[in-house]
Amino acid sequence: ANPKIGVLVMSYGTPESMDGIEEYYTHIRRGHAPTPEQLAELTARYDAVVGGVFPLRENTNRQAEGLQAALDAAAPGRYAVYQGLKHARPYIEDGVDAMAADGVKRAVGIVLAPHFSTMSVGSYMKRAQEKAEEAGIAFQEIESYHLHPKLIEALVKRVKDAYAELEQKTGSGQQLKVLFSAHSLPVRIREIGDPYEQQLLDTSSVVAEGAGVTDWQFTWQSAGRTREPWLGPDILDTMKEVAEAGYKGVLSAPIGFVSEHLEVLYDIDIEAQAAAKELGIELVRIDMLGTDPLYMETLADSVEQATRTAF
Ligand code: FEC
Repeated sequence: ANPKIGVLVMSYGTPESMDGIEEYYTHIRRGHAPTPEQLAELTARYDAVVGGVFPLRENTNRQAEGLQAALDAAAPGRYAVYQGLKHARPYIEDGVDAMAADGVKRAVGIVLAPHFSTMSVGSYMKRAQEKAEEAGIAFQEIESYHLHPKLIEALVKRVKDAYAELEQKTGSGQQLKVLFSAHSLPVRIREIGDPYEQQLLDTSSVVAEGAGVTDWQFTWQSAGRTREPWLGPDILDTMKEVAEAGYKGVLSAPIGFVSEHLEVLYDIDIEAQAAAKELGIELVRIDMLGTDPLYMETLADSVEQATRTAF
């Protein structure tokens, strides 16, 4: 057996090329192919931001490498990092297979998203846990790390920096609003007592306090276009209200995400930015965490803590 502890780093996944969008979208829709209109609409969004390069793949690769380096620094030779993606190759199951092929017997799973929902992190973990059981690997889940002090420190710095930039753009003395946001989910998550909303509010209030921001609000983004109701208000509606109330600028802090990808580069940088222009207000977005050493240490600390608890 391999004495190393496997670390399955999981992320949403993105198509490998423009040709792969249909397969990816079908996977997201649990095997139901999108209509030609839906496919064209998603392809247009990717076209607008990526031009053939899908940044989430590169970003996830770099974060996985960064975590391996942070773990090697903390505990040399103890951990081996593997990747598993939710909706693209290498799938979560492929990551577990790779660990099994290397003889790994104990593993920890962590998702590149700080907040827990049964519909997000919970579904990644369910797939990983099932596959690990099949492969005879003892698997420990990390549910969330949304209040880790190093994560908070990294976000506080980003909010402070972006706030200063926004002040410069609007001129001093203007009313400015900080809008924390995350991916919306269907309203039915409330019926099962899902912690997602509360965790997001907790991160927002701790970061706002650390950055000395009092005028802030939490709002949702990127809701699906299905018939069932999704959590709101949506950031575009919130921006409209804020502008009507006399604010001259908004600071977008998409704290539910950890790197630049479609939901940030399109939904915030293109769509929300265009809305801001129309409303006559400034919009500045915080830098995403990417491979910020504080984020890599957040992940590494969480892995070490899970290891101590489980093995
Ligand atoms: O850059 C990229 O290529 C991928 C960007 C991307 C990220 C992401 C994160 C989350 N999602 C979450 C929930 C849902 C639910 C549905 C859903 C649908 C999509 C579609 C695309 C997409 N998501 Fe996503 N998501 C990303 C991309 N997501 C594309 C399909 C088209 C569309 O609706 O816009 C609805 C599924 C259904 O129809 O049944 C629900 C959550 C996250 C944040 C946590 C995480 O990263 O896992 C929650 C990045």
